[in-house]
Amino acid sequence: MNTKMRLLAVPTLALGALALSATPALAHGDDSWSGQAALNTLNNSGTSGQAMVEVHGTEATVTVDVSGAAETFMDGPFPHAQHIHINAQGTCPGPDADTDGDGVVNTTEGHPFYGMIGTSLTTEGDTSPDSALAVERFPGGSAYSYERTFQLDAETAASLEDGSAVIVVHGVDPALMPAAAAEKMSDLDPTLPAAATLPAACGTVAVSQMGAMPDGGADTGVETGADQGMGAGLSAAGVGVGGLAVAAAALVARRRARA
Ligand SMILES: [Cu+2]
Repeated sequence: MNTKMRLLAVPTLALGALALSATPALAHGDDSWSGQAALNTLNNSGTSGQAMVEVHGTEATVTVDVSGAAETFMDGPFPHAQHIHINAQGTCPGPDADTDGDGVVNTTEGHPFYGMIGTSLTTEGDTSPDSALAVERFPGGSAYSYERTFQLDAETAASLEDGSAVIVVHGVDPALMPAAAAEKMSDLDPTLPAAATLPAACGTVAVSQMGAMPDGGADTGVETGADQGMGAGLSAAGVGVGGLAVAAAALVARRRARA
């Protein structure tokens, strides 16, 4: 390590220490930051994955990588509604959230934990809560990689910054549901089967990277430092270790590709 890199490594420590504080503290006005979520299985769906949110100003790029999801629905790819839920506890519901005792935690039963929809992660067009169930504009099938850049609304941005934003992927194979629950219609839309909107995977977005680095000013020493700080922050936030390694590697690759 040369002298210049050594000097650059000093702010790294400060960055790491900041990231270690329990709540992501972001100064308003920071232009660029990112967060990620390990998406863990809900409702015995077998669905899992990871998501990343990169914000530059008012623009967000969201990636969602999912596998083990329900494959087909009425002879087509099973649509997977996916949203950033906001303004509640910022957590994913456990089995106890099944207040009606039908053996699954439906979307409404999850609301006290992950909150209402702030952003609909559609493939095109509107991203507001109005598109919550625009099933023709969501990715589908058993595995997919979603990426989209769009204007982030202020409410979702605020929730991301205070750590209460949760990404939820919906749609569970009815064969994996208790029979009585699978026969129900959706708690969100009575024209859809319950399976179509049942939460399948869920993860809280941990915002862990400060907007400390100006775009385009890529310097090897600074980049390395930021990555270390990010890792420390994620560990402190209790992100699943398996997802962390993969997600962190993906983020590094993404940032390198951008630079
Ligand atoms: Cu949702």
